[in-house]
Amino acid sequence: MPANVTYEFEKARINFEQAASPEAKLAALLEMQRASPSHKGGENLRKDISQKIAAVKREMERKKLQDKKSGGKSISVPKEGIGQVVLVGMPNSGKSTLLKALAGVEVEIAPYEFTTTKPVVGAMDFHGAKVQLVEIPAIVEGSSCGKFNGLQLLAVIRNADAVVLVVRDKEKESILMEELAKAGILLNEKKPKVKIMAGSYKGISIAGKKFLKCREKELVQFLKGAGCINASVILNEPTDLKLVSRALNESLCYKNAISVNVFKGLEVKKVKRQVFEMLGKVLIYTKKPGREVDYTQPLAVPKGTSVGQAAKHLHKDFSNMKYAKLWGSSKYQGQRVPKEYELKNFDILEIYC
Ligand SMILES: Nc1nc2c(ncn2[C@@H]2O[C@H](COP(=O)(O)OP(=O)(O)OP(=O)(O)O)[C@@H](O)[C@H]2O)c(=O)[nH]1
Ligand SMILES: [Mg+2]
Repeated sequence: MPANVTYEFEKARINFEQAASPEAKLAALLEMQRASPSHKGGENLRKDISQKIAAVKREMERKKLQDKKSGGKSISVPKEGIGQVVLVGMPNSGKSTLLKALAGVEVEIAPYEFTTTKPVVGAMDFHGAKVQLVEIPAIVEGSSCGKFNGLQLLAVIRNADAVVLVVRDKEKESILMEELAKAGILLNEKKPKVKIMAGSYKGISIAGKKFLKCREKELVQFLKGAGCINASVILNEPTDLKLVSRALNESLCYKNAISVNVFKGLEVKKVKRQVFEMLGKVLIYTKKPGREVDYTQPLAVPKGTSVGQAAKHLHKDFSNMKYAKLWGSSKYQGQRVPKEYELKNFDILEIYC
């Protein structure tokens, strides 16, 4: 290791050399830029990294265009139900077993590897709502470099709403996580609340400087090195260069995920609940005055939705609703609640115009 660079820099450089995909290259280069020496002697090194960043970005753009042109090659699974959750695991890890247990799909389950060769879809019932489950063929060491259709499979994961990792042991779980990370898929990590927009004025402007966890000069130097010469940056949470580096990397995607080991005894009800929870939605049932509740087709709305917003979803006539009666989360059953009332899971709603 050269004497004038840090351990972090060297680690990022090794990651760059081993990176097989442009996404992984970009992540490593941004990390190298962040950890590069900030003194004058490091100028050439920083310049060299900047040029590499620009080249990788061009490569990514080219690849995007090529993928668009070649069309048919990609595997796509059209979304259905209230959310799409993909079952991901190494060969023979129990994915099909889980799909069968959760969605009742008659899928081939066998003791040999690669039994499942293309995506298999099922619908998991959760209190009347349907969550779409997709088992994809196994991820292996090297999927992120394209082994066994790896890139297409990873693209299915990127497009899904949430992920179930089907794992048999810790060692395999870490290989799996590594393949996903190399493909820019980050599990259970928060998307940085940093906005970096191409600025129309010359230079770099920063709003929310109180959140900055490094010197302003360092941030400006880092952004310039990463190719942002004119930019407007808005910080909304404590932010260091690591976070900025992530925010700059548009190829990263953030997914909710849970791990399930079917070999340790499967608690179907609990797993179903966990799968549903990942989607960040609540289920609402409706009833008409004097009628029974319709439990067959709940409305799934994002957490935080108000009675008024849900009403609009249900019917255009409800957009000028006056109030609603609510059973469930309210203090009294059948209580009158205003439009602004925030709905909770399993609430029952009766709307009055
Ligand atoms: N002992 C034991 N075996 C299980 C259990 N669950 C599944 N299996 C076996 O594990 C093997 C693999 O299960 P699958 O569900 O086909 O695994 P998969 O991940 O879909 O496999 P591929 O599609 O080939 O990647 C099969 O032989 C199952 O019978 C369990 O709880 N205990
Ligand atoms: Mg299978």
